[in-house]
Amino acid sequence: MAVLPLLHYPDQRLHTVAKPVAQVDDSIRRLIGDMAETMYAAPGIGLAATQVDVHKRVIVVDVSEHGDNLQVFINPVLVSKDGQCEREEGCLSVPGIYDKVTRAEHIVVEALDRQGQRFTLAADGLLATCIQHEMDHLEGRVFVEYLSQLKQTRIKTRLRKRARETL
Ligand code: K1U
Ligand code: ZN
Repeated sequence: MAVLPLLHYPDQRLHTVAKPVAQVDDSIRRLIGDMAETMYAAPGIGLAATQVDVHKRVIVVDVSEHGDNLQVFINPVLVSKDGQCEREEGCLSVPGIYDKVTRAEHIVVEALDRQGQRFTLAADGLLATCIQHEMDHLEGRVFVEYLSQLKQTRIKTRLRKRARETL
């Protein structure tokens, strides 16, 4: 397994819409292993394949206290959502930026697991927020797009400046 380089906002590749996985094979399982290693190394509680410049519909999530409950979603589909909650979000592709986003409080998601088996999961709280955040990545959406234009412009300016300084 390997820690993969992350794309950083405002990289245009973060706006790519990911393609469905046609077959859950060893190359997808290798990608999942690398994504998990990348997420735990960051550290983070979720990661979408988009963030490592792989435009396939794969996300990994681990919101457990001790980082010992990896959840994998291949070709995830939101089958229902209910309620609203506002929660502070961060993003490994937008380092150092945290802000509140309103999302559905309860969701039901359908996906394939690492064996290609279909499963359905009901989620709420941080897990529901994190799954929605990661599914947004697969649509080419970054959480800062929920913020005001003024905040988005400031964030872009700050991250471009930081990228120049670290060259
Ligand atoms: O998609 C990502 O970039 C991962 C992101 C997931 C996320 C966090 C918060 C709300 C919604 C989605 C992160 O993991 S940011 C880092 C973070 O939240 C964290 C890092 C270390 C310990 C605990 C949390
Ligand atoms: Zn993110």
